[in-house]
Amino acid sequence: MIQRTLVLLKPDAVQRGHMGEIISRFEKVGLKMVAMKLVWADKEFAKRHYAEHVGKKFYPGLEALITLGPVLAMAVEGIDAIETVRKLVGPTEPKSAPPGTIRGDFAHVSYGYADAKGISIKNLIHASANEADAKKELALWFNDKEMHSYKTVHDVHVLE
Ligand code: IDP
Ligand code: MG
Repeated sequence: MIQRTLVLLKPDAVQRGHMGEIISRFEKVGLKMVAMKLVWADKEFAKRHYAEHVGKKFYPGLEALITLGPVLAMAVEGIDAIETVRKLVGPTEPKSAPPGTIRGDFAHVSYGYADAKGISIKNLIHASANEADAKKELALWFNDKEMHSYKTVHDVHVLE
């Protein structure tokens, strides 16, 4: 029930100065950051992270975006964290992401616009899609020593 998931604040989120606000959303619902670091990925690392998308039409733009500058990589822990984080993040396309979601509140770009320009959808954030992806992605971005187990007030006041 308690899961860990990988979250990346993409270079657009970092460079627009939204790291703090986005982290706050996770903290507010009681999710726990158990690892965090800034990483400037190169093309080879981007291909490992986005292996499922290599070869797709939008991949060159996606690789350009994810290697544009450092990303803030986080391991986030909580009850059904994979689904809970994806709920807070919202759907891939900011234009159709509802208000209240991170992608809906911080962007409005559409598939049509990004594809016409030949660029990636700038939607601020990546979050693992399922348990298998979370396991693989956490191992790619973090080693065991970078992941921490500790208690927060939520453990004491909400989970017990
Ligand atoms: P997700 O980030 O919501 O899991 P994926 O389908 O895994 O969405 O796509 C990875 C990323 O690639 C998206 O977050 C977005 O930045 C970009 N992307 C996905 N589909 C398109 C597209 O059709 N055009 C442009 N960029 C896209
Ligand atoms: Mg995905």
